[in-house]
Amino acid sequence: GVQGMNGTEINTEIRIEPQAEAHRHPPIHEISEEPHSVTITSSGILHQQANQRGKSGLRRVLTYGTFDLLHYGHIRLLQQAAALGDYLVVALSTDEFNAQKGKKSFYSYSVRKEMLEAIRYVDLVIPENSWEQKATDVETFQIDTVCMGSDWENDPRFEALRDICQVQYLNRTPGISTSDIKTSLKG
Ligand code: C2G
Repeated sequence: GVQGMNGTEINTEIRIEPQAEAHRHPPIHEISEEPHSVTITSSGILHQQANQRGKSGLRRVLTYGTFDLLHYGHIRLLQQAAALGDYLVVALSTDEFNAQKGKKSFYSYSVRKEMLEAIRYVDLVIPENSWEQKATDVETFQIDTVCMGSDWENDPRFEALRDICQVQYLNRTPGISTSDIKTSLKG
Protein backbone atom coordinates (compact mmCIF):
# COMPACT_ATOMS: atom_id res chain seq x y z
CA GLY A 1 0.00 0.00 0.00
CA VAL A 2 0.88 3.66 -0.17
CA GLN A 3 0.86 6.24 2.65
CA GLY A 4 -2.02 8.69 2.14
CA MET A 5 -1.94 12.45 2.73
CA ASN A 6 -2.91 12.09 6.39
CA GLY A 7 -0.81 8.99 6.97
CA THR A 8 -3.70 6.58 6.30
CA GLU A 9 -2.79 3.31 4.60
CA ILE A 10 -4.09 3.61 1.00
CA ASN A 11 -5.42 0.40 -0.44
CA THR A 12 -3.90 0.24 -3.91
CA GLU A 13 -5.10 -3.29 -4.57
CA ILE A 14 -5.81 -3.74 -8.29
CA ARG A 15 -8.47 -6.21 -9.34
CA ILE A 16 -9.15 -6.73 -13.05
CA GLU A 17 -12.80 -7.29 -14.02
CA PRO A 18 -13.46 -9.57 -17.04
CA GLN A 19 -14.57 -7.22 -19.82
CA ALA A 20 -18.22 -7.94 -20.63
CA GLU A 21 -18.24 -6.29 -24.04
CA ALA A 22 -15.35 -5.66 -26.40
CA HIS A 23 -16.17 -1.98 -27.00
CA ARG A 24 -15.91 -0.92 -23.34
CA HIS A 25 -12.75 0.95 -22.53
CA PRO A 26 -10.45 -0.87 -20.06
CA PRO A 27 -12.36 -1.64 -16.84
CA ILE A 28 -12.45 0.77 -13.99
CA HIS A 29 -11.35 -1.46 -11.12
CA GLU A 30 -13.93 -2.38 -8.54
CA ILE A 31 -13.98 0.06 -5.66
CA SER A 32 -13.00 -1.84 -2.49
CA GLU A 33 -15.22 -1.60 0.58
CA GLU A 34 -12.89 0.70 2.56
CA PRO A 35 -14.36 4.23 2.55
CA HIS A 36 -10.92 5.71 1.91
CA SER A 37 -9.96 3.35 -0.90
CA VAL A 38 -8.06 4.83 -3.79
CA THR A 39 -8.31 3.19 -7.21
CA ILE A 40 -5.82 3.28 -10.07
CA THR A 41 -8.07 3.70 -13.09
CA SER A 42 -7.21 2.22 -16.47
CA SER A 43 -5.95 5.63 -17.62
CA GLY A 44 -3.58 5.71 -14.65
CA ILE A 45 -5.39 8.50 -12.83
CA LEU A 46 -5.16 8.09 -9.06
CA HIS A 47 -8.39 9.31 -7.55
CA GLN A 48 -10.14 9.12 -4.21
CA GLN A 49 -13.44 7.29 -4.31
CA ALA A 50 -16.31 7.42 -1.83
CA ASN A 51 -18.35 4.25 -1.96
CA GLN A 52 -21.67 4.82 -3.66
CA ARG A 53 -24.68 2.87 -4.77
CA GLY A 54 -24.26 -0.35 -2.78
CA LYS A 55 -21.68 -3.11 -3.02
CA SER A 56 -20.01 -2.42 -6.34
CA GLY A 57 -19.36 1.24 -5.45
CA LEU A 58 -19.31 2.29 -9.08
CA ARG A 59 -20.87 5.67 -9.67
CA ARG A 60 -23.05 5.44 -12.76
CA VAL A 61 -23.85 8.44 -14.96
CA LEU A 62 -26.48 8.75 -17.71
CA THR A 63 -26.95 11.34 -20.43
CA TYR A 64 -29.25 11.68 -23.45
CA GLY A 65 -28.83 13.02 -26.92
CA THR A 66 -28.88 12.70 -30.70
CA PHE A 67 -25.11 13.15 -31.16
CA ASP A 68 -25.40 13.67 -34.91
CA LEU A 69 -22.34 14.80 -36.91
CA LEU A 70 -20.29 14.20 -33.77
CA HIS A 71 -18.26 17.32 -32.91
CA TYR A 72 -16.07 18.65 -30.13
CA GLY A 73 -19.07 20.10 -28.28
CA HIS A 74 -20.42 16.56 -27.89
CA ILE A 75 -16.98 15.22 -26.93
CA ARG A 76 -16.54 17.85 -24.21
CA LEU A 77 -20.00 17.08 -22.88
CA LEU A 78 -19.18 13.37 -22.70
CA GLN A 79 -15.82 14.14 -21.07
CA GLN A 80 -17.56 16.23 -18.36
CA ALA A 81 -20.24 13.55 -17.91
CA ALA A 82 -17.64 10.78 -17.54
CA ALA A 83 -15.84 12.85 -14.89
CA LEU A 84 -18.97 12.70 -12.69
CA GLY A 85 -18.55 8.97 -12.03
CA ASP A 86 -17.01 5.68 -13.10
CA TYR A 87 -19.39 4.39 -15.73
CA LEU A 88 -21.15 6.47 -18.41
CA VAL A 89 -24.33 5.33 -20.16
CA VAL A 90 -25.45 7.33 -23.19
CA ALA A 91 -29.11 7.05 -24.20
CA LEU A 92 -28.97 7.78 -27.91
CA SER A 93 -32.05 9.11 -29.69
CA THR A 94 -33.30 6.59 -32.26
CA ASP A 95 -34.19 7.78 -35.75
CA GLU A 96 -37.86 7.35 -34.86
CA PHE A 97 -37.53 9.40 -31.66
CA ASN A 98 -35.66 12.08 -33.58
CA ALA A 99 -38.69 12.34 -35.86
CA GLN A 100 -40.78 12.93 -32.71
CA LYS A 101 -38.28 15.66 -31.73
CA GLY A 102 -38.70 17.17 -35.21
CA LYS A 103 -35.10 16.28 -36.01
CA LYS A 104 -33.69 14.26 -38.90
CA SER A 105 -30.14 13.20 -38.23
CA PHE A 106 -27.55 12.98 -41.00
CA TYR A 107 -26.23 9.66 -39.65
CA SER A 108 -28.45 6.68 -38.80
CA TYR A 109 -28.85 5.42 -35.26
CA SER A 110 -26.47 2.49 -35.86
CA VAL A 111 -23.71 4.78 -37.19
CA ARG A 112 -24.21 7.31 -34.38
CA LYS A 113 -24.08 4.40 -31.87
CA GLU A 114 -20.90 3.01 -33.45
CA MET A 115 -19.21 6.42 -33.20
CA LEU A 116 -20.22 6.95 -29.56
CA GLU A 117 -18.99 3.47 -28.60
CA ALA A 118 -15.55 4.40 -30.00
CA ILE A 119 -15.20 7.25 -27.48
CA ARG A 120 -13.10 6.46 -24.41
CA TYR A 121 -15.55 8.28 -22.10
CA VAL A 122 -18.53 6.13 -23.10
CA ASP A 123 -19.13 2.71 -21.51
CA LEU A 124 -22.55 1.79 -22.85
CA VAL A 125 -24.96 3.14 -25.49
CA ILE A 126 -28.68 2.40 -25.16
CA PRO A 127 -31.57 3.58 -27.39
CA GLU A 128 -33.66 6.60 -26.42
CA ASN A 129 -37.12 5.83 -27.84
CA SER A 130 -39.29 8.23 -25.86
CA TRP A 131 -39.37 11.16 -23.45
CA GLU A 132 -40.96 8.94 -20.79
CA GLN A 133 -38.22 6.31 -20.40
CA LYS A 134 -35.82 8.30 -18.21
CA ALA A 135 -37.02 7.11 -14.78
CA THR A 136 -36.99 3.51 -16.01
CA ASP A 137 -33.48 3.98 -17.39
CA VAL A 138 -32.30 5.33 -14.02
CA GLU A 139 -33.70 2.27 -12.23
CA THR A 140 -32.62 -0.31 -14.85
CA PHE A 141 -29.01 0.90 -14.95
CA GLN A 142 -28.80 1.92 -11.24
CA ILE A 143 -27.88 5.46 -12.26
CA ASP A 144 -26.57 7.87 -9.60
CA THR A 145 -26.47 11.02 -11.77
CA VAL A 146 -28.29 12.12 -14.90
CA CYS A 147 -26.52 15.00 -16.66
CA MET A 148 -27.19 17.19 -19.69
CA GLY A 149 -25.71 20.27 -21.32
CA SER A 150 -26.86 23.58 -19.84
CA ASP A 151 -29.32 24.18 -22.68
CA TRP A 152 -31.50 21.69 -20.76
CA GLU A 153 -31.10 23.48 -17.43
CA ASN A 154 -34.34 23.31 -15.34
CA ASP A 155 -36.18 21.33 -18.03
CA PRO A 156 -39.04 19.57 -16.17
CA ARG A 157 -38.24 16.29 -17.94
CA PHE A 158 -34.92 16.21 -16.10
CA GLU A 159 -35.91 18.06 -12.91
CA ALA A 160 -38.55 15.36 -12.36
CA LEU A 161 -35.71 12.84 -11.86
CA ARG A 162 -34.34 14.60 -8.78
CA ASP A 163 -36.27 12.32 -6.40
CA ILE A 164 -34.55 9.19 -7.77
CA CYS A 165 -31.08 10.44 -8.72
CA GLN A 166 -28.86 13.50 -8.89
CA VAL A 167 -29.35 15.82 -11.87
CA GLN A 168 -26.47 17.95 -13.10
CA TYR A 169 -26.20 20.42 -15.99
CA LEU A 170 -22.82 20.73 -17.65
CA ASN A 171 -21.10 23.46 -19.61
CA ARG A 172 -22.36 23.63 -23.16
CA THR A 173 -19.60 24.41 -25.67
CA PRO A 174 -20.38 27.71 -27.38
CA GLY A 175 -19.99 28.29 -31.11
CA ILE A 176 -20.64 24.78 -32.38
CA SER A 177 -23.79 22.83 -33.14
CA THR A 178 -24.88 20.21 -35.60
CA SER A 179 -27.28 22.65 -37.26
CA ASP A 180 -24.49 25.28 -37.60
CA ILE A 181 -22.28 22.69 -39.29
CA LYS A 182 -25.06 21.78 -41.72
CA THR A 183 -25.71 25.45 -42.51
CA SER A 184 -22.05 26.32 -43.06
CA LEU A 185 -21.55 23.24 -45.26
CA LYS A 186 -24.39 24.44 -47.52
CA GLY A 187 -22.20 27.51 -48.20
N1 C2G B 1 -23.97 19.87 -26.41
C1 C2G B 1 -22.96 20.67 -25.85
N2 C2G B 1 -22.36 21.61 -26.59
C2 C2G B 1 -22.71 21.81 -27.88
C3 C2G B 1 -23.72 21.01 -28.47
C4 C2G B 1 -24.34 20.03 -27.70
O1 C2G B 1 -22.63 20.50 -24.66
N3 C2G B 1 -22.08 22.78 -28.60
C5 C2G B 1 -24.60 18.85 -25.57
C6 C2G B 1 -26.09 19.08 -25.39
O2 C2G B 1 -26.33 20.01 -24.34
C7 C2G B 1 -26.58 17.68 -25.02
C8 C2G B 1 -25.60 16.78 -25.77
O3 C2G B 1 -24.48 17.58 -26.16
O4 C2G B 1 -26.43 17.46 -23.61
C9 C2G B 1 -26.20 16.17 -27.02
O5 C2G B 1 -26.68 17.22 -27.83
P1 C2G B 1 -27.79 16.86 -28.95
O6 C2G B 1 -27.34 15.69 -29.71
O7 C2G B 1 -28.18 18.11 -29.63
O8 C2G B 1 -28.98 16.34 -28.01
P2 C2G B 1 -30.47 16.90 -27.92
O9 C2G B 1 -31.05 17.03 -29.27
O10 C2G B 1 -30.43 18.06 -27.01
O11 C2G B 1 -31.23 15.63 -27.27
O12 C2G B 1 -34.01 13.47 -24.15
C10 C2G B 1 -33.13 14.52 -24.38
C11 C2G B 1 -32.72 14.63 -25.81
O13 C2G B 1 -32.44 13.37 -26.39
C12 C2G B 1 -31.47 15.51 -25.92
